[in-house]
Amino acid sequence: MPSTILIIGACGQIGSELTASLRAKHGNNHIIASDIREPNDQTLLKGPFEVLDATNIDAIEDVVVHYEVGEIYLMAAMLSATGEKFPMKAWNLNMNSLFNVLNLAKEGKIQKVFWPSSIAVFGPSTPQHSTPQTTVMEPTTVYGISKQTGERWCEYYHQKYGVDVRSIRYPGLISYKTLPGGGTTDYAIDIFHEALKNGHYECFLSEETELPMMYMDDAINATIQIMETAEANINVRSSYNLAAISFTPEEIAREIKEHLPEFSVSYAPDFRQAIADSWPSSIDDTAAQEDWGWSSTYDLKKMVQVMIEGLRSD
Ligand code: AKB
Repeated sequence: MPSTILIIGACGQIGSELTASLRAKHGNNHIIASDIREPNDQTLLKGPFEVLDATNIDAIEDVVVHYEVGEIYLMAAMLSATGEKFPMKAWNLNMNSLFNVLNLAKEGKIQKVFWPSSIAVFGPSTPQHSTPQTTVMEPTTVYGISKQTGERWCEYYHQKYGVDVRSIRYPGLISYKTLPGGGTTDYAIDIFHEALKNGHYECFLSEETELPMMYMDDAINATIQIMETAEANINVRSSYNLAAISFTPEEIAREIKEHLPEFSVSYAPDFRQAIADSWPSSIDDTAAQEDWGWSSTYDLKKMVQVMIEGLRSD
């Protein structure tokens, strides 16, 4: 049983499902959920919940001391599409929150940190297919630059100060339980909502844009798995590549049509197309497989079926 866990950004797309999974595993009172505002989702109130600004180190430290927190999962971030609209806000939130948590760990006030990175660390000069763990990284979005910089700081804090920080480069994450917020891969969730509501979806990416994606359950399992792995097996202290499924809007639409034959899609690429074009189409995650036994369990078919069944029963 780990020490008490604090999740910062618990109301977000990943944070809310991570909170539910960790509470199911360790008990409600063992997992402290927090976010910048009160939750709309009442299930987050099944255990302790704190309103907490991730950029305020004193406020984080108060919660750490009050609940005797040993581990922090820092899930608060501004994603790629919103980050392009508010560059300085994205930079300040994404970087200051990370420094706050790394500094608490450096001072020995917490023992372990999870911090999410993203496929956005890669850029147009990165090999696009089966992108290796270590490769050229010249991101072109504010979000990607903040994640790449964050990775360098994570490795630095580990090497210089012995901070036990662990990280994953998430692909686009798909779930029927939570809505995404401000990402470029969000189309892969929007498409299901619109297919069921209106029978038509206008996609903001072109039909042949292939991106790495993952069903949320796989992402949550990977997150918990990397945090439970023995310290000696974590060889990558920047962030691990993680892969599951790669598909285009046309391919996911075809699979949805298997369930909803009347469904149609049109394409109207906007500013997010350039972001998607700068990212890999598939990822090599051999290091995660070898170091901590990662493997995905959802392919496109299974993911589409679970999404449609889940949204229908909501
Ligand atoms: C986004 O689209 O910005 C995110 C990501 C890939 O990190 N889903």
